[in-house]
Amino acid sequence: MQFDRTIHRRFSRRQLLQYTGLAGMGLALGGCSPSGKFTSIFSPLHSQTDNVRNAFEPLNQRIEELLFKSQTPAPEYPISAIEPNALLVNTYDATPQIDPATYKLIVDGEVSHPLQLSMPELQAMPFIAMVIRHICVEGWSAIVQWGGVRLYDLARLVQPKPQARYVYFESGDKYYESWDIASALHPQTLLAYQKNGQALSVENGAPLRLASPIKLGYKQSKWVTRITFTNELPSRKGYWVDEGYEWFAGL
Ligand SMILES: Nc1nc2c(c(=O)[nH]1)N[C@H]1C(S)=C(S)[C@@H](COP(=O)(O)O)O[C@H]1N2
Ligand SMILES: [Mo]
Repeated sequence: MQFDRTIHRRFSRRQLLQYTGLAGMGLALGGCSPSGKFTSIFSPLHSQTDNVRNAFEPLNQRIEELLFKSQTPAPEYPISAIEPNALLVNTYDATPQIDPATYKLIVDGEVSHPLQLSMPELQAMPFIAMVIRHICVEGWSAIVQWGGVRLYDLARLVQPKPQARYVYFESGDKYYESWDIASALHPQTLLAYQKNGQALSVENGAPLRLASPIKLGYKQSKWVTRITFTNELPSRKGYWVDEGYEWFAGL
């Protein structure tokens, strides 16, 4: 897959407005103002032009440079290579039941525009599908197609600050993970809501999970509820990492 860092330039102004403003859907991207008060980024505090510019600005130079150095694509496979039953459900504890109708993904931390996004809002963002190999340290792998949004595209909406170095993921089952920002913003790191062309099942992480060919299975949090950009890692780095598994866990 080619990482197209100029994709935003191909959007027409109308498309930009539809995507960033989710115009016509009656949806607003919410966020917290510096005062901590919950606001919409489409509140009168910002002009519509500002919203469009902010949402599609490239990431700050420090992060762009980091990404440029680290973004070698991992192999992708043709649709015919998908192994429909090979992905084993691997959940350490009870499966959480998240109502997709009321679900909101929180994106916050060291970002200029914290957001809360519903599934329709996430689904209005550019859709990416990829067929990759999922590898679990327990000794199995599966070629799977994931569909969803790039974390990179989400980052362009929230605009991580230059000091952001890590991305922390909280899940509905109390699972937690942390990634280096370059891996999190790799073009093949997705927040997936589809598996093999179907809506993601609850067992596999619905409504939203991480999927990436550059990290081992345990880094790929299911039922992601909150994504926090941060400049330092907390002592609890990851559910399996804290049991002694490698933190970076790159492939
Ligand atoms: N929230 C959460 N995410 C998780 C896990 C989990 O137990 N809880 N297990 C991890 C492990 S070890 C693997 S291999 C994959 C498995 O994904 P699957 O169950 O959809 O096959 O999810 C990862 N993400
Ligand atoms: Mo795993």
